[in-house]
Amino acid sequence: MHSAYRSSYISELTPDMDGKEVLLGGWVHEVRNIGKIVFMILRDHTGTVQVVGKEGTVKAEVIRSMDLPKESVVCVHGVVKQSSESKSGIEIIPTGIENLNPLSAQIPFEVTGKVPADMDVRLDNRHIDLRRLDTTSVFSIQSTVLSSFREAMLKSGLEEIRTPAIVEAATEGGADLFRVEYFEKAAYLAQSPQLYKQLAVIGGMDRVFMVVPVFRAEKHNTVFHLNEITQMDAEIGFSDHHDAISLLKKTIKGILSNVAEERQGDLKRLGVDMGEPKIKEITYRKAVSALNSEGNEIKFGEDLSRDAEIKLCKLFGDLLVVKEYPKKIRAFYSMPNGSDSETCNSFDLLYRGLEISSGAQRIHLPDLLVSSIKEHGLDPSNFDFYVNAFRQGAPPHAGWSLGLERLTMQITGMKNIRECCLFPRDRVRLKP
Ligand code: AMO
Repeated sequence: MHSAYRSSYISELTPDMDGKEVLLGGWVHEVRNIGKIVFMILRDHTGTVQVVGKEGTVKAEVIRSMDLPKESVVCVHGVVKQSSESKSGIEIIPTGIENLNPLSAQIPFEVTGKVPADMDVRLDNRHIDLRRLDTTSVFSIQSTVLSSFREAMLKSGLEEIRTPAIVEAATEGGADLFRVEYFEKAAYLAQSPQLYKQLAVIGGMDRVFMVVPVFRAEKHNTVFHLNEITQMDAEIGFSDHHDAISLLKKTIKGILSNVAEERQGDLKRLGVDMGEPKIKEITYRKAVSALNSEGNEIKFGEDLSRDAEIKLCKLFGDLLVVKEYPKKIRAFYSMPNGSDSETCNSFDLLYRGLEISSGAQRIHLPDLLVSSIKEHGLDPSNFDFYVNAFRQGAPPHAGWSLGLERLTMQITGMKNIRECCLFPRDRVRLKP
């Protein structure tokens, strides 16, 4: 990638460039001075390369300028040389080293990974943590997840919309909201774009998607929860939950196959095997009976625990849609199931034992919606504008939301969701 300070990325250097002059921009990963030769490992976000300053081959002043502290940011002018001794088959013979910004503060931990650093120290210094190639790989994969999501949505005929982050009422239940002062009124940070994506669809846009930050004031501090996340949402008109599930399956397959194809280097670095994305679909009732026949004691009406989700993926496969949950454990807007009065047309997608998406066919009938709002302990007067919209020609519709950080976590095999959010917000972390 050519720019004022570089002619190529390190990963673009190949043995057949032998003799070619290059300009590389990056950080000093390590320096070894063994008398007549100085080895500098130069790193950019694509990899590392060895720069070899040998007396007699390289000018003495260039060799002297290689003796820099780790993490100095430099431009290396040099010539590519084939080398059977290095893994990449090349090394760089330097003709000049430019220290772009001499270090004037200490680097808080070893970027090479030789000394493990505490997660909090890494997150406190995320800009340094990003210099670890493993960390970069997680976010490169996340970037492909985002672009593949958009690609899948556009291919399926959905249009991208923006929805507000400051809202008047809850959508996913009242307890988990961050309150903000909004001039003379109380307002909240949105827990989900739920109501707005529905309004766009029933307004006539028919098929919409969005990538939005959402805010959850959940107090639990776990390795699967954050207080600010990015949701990738879809909503489709004249559709039921089966249509929404088909779209979700197509979307997740598209995302996973793009990641497998485009991010081979990053997946290899993280030791991840993507496998074949096969998706199974079972009802909640079937999930409960399968779990119980394995010796668990789950009653109809209970939410599925983390343990249960892990067991279900072991029984049925890595990607599993569980559908038609009991009404009372799902959001108020979930359409009751016409053929099973205790359940609703809702679903979750589990990936490698973790819920990464949830969705439903929505209640589009206003009277049914008001009674569901009340049954869920919410105040219908807070939803006036929403309920009234359903009195004005709203078609049946359905949709879902995929959690970006959880999906990234399950793809990359990270054990803590904080690894998959560039600047995570959790119960205690607000900085950087
Ligand atoms: P839900 O609340 O299940 O559904 O959220 C959808 C997806 O977002 C992710 N997620 C989270 N990830 C990390 N930390 C959290 N605190 C957190 N909360 C949610 C999960 C989850 O599957 N409006 C509905 C969706 C819909 O019906 O369209 C909703 O928000 O991956």
